[in-house]
Amino acid sequence: MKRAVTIQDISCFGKCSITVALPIISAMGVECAIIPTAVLSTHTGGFKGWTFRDLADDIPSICSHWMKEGITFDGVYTGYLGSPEQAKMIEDFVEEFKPEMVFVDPVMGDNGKLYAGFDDRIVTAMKHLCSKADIIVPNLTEASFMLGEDFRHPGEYDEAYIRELLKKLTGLGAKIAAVTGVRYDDEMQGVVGYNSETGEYTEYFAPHLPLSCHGTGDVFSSTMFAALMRGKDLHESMRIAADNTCNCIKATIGDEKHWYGVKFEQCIPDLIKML
Ligand code: PXL
Repeated sequence: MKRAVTIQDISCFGKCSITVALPIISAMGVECAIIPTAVLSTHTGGFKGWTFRDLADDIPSICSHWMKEGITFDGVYTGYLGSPEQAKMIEDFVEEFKPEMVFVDPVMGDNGKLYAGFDDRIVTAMKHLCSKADIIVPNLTEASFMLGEDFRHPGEYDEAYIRELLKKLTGLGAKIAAVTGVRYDDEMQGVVGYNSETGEYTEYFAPHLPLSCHGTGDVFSSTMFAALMRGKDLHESMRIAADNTCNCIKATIGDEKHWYGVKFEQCIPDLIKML
């Protein structure tokens, strides 16, 4: 069994980051350790008055203990950081542990805006972290911020724009970039990937669903990361991740009390069958 570590926050309630990554990655047959970047009472979107504790001080000590124990990792998947300074700590982790796959989801915003509490410094830090990755999976907002481009809404871009964006994203240093939340029309939504070594593009689109939920980016990235760890290729991993995310959204539609993260738990049996 492959062994991975995911580095992102614990949002105690809300179903995002570690509380979805750990169950999904484990269910997909990959051993998963964690390094929590921060502890929050909830995710920052949709709630007011959340608590926040930065765990930056613990990251280097966790790493040096693991180093002493001789623990190794096949892959690392990073998400939401507690502060821009943590990017450097993760870069040091990658340098020391040398995992085969470094998968970076530069979680920092959506719908053209940075998440609460973030400013330009997180953009610079994530850009630098992306230069150390093998695969990066920004959404269109994160891609625009990292490339210093104006955010474009659905309908304001075409395939040529996305292809150019992907080339620029791999220009940050990762071999592969996949951009999520791509919508050329009202009907479909998808993910487009680019391998800068082969020059190949690959895409997967599914019908656009009429519900925007918190934590879906984390469901997508956790699934894609675990699929890659299980040996699936880029296209297959994107497809499994997109289908699982759509299933989770469909399972949540219609339950107005469940306005926070998605009901990913009931989709796990079907997810396992996709492997
Ligand atoms: O789902 C991304 C995410 C992760 N962690 C925290 C968040 C968000 C998005 O809002 O607030 C704390």
